[in-house]
Amino acid sequence: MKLFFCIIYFIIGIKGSLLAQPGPTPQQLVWQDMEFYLFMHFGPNTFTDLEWGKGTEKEEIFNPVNLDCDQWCRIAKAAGAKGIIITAKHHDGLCLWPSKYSTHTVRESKWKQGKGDVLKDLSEACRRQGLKFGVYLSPWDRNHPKYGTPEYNDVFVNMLKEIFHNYGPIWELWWDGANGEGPNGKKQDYDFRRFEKTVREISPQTVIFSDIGPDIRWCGNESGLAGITNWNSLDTAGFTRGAGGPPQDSLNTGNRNGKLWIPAECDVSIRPGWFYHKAEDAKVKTPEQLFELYLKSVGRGANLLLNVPPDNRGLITASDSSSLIGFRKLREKNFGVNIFRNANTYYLQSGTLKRAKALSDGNDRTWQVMESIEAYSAGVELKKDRRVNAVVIKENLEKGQHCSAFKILLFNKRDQLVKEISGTTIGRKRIITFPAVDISTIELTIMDQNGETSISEIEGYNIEDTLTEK
Ligand code: FUL
Repeated sequence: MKLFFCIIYFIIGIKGSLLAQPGPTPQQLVWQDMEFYLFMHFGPNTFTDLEWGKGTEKEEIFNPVNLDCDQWCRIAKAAGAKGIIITAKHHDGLCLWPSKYSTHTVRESKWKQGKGDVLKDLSEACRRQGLKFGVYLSPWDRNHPKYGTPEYNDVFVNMLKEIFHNYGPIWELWWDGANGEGPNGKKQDYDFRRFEKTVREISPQTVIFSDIGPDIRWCGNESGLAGITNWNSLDTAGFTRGAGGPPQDSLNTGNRNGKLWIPAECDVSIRPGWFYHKAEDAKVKTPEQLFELYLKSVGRGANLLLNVPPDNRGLITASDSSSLIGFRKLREKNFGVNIFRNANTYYLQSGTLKRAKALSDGNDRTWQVMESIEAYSAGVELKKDRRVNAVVIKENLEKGQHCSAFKILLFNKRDQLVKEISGTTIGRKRIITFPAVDISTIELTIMDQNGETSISEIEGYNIEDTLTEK
């Protein structure tokens, strides 16, 4: 009899684990609501005009005489960005803080007679101005003499400890996937398990990015484009960081029934390069180009990490800052007023009509559950027709992501079907733009789902026609 129950429990256990679907941790959920923040590539390359420093650069070249992290933060805030992630150490190995574990740091530079500390200045400025502070720490190091030996893993762990203890709280930690030879001609076998454990122990609130997480994944390209189908879940079994990662397409779309919750982040630069190059001053992306990136990243349920590299004075240039401010204005002007806010709502399931106030209450933390696989739809309706060329739908992610196919029908006051839109995933926010139509009702039907989709909002906007997605 005992054996019988053991077998039953075993079968139930297996079934349960097969059905178990991933969902976000509280810190991932907070991260997903951050939408947009800045990346700053800054270091020796800012002075040598390179993208990948060789590691042999003399420390004295690093001398940003007008460095002003408050200026960076003021511009980030004015752009509506929620935080800044800085390259504390890029592949060239120069530490922007006076690390005890390297002799290739700001301490050895001329800047402030070796008394400067970019991480201190920036972490304090971020805190003063209410921005989150994040750090990029490149595992690949073309300078460190221990690189390519097991001791380099100790160096990296010690650097992590130093940064988290001296400049925390750190909200996001960023690991790129590059793994080349060090000055000794060797490649490193990174002990990522230990690196991760170190961070989790000191700072469990930190979200860690790498191509495959653990908390945030790369979107598979450096152009800032999330997948039109974008699952927050991913399978990482059998893959490693960097060259051993999943195909870029999988990173872009995620996996429908992926075992782990690892949402996508879209990293892209406001200029062609990651570091500042004077020759690129005239190639800064326009506010309209940034708006398009916003539609294709945040509007597909991912976060946008926009790189704005400070120049060799240690300041953000006027062209970058004016583009950023223009970008904010476009977002505010075009997505400031949801025409369907407080519109009448309905939820139709198998012929029964109910109200679903959550769909137009402007609150992303209330939602309507799309209950079963029977015929159902939900909608928002106005008393008169309005001109609409953008629809935004939002899936509440607290209980996971479920919709894999949806249909949106747009009707006018005479009950005529004016437009039909089909899509796949929804995720945190899905923005769909189209040539303008006059309508009074937006109706959403979930065509396929792998659990019960919760919809928190159905919104409609009239944006500038030139800004609709090309
Ligand atoms: C890559 C790096 O090799 C680039 O230089 C840049 O930092 C980019 C964001 O990540 O892996």
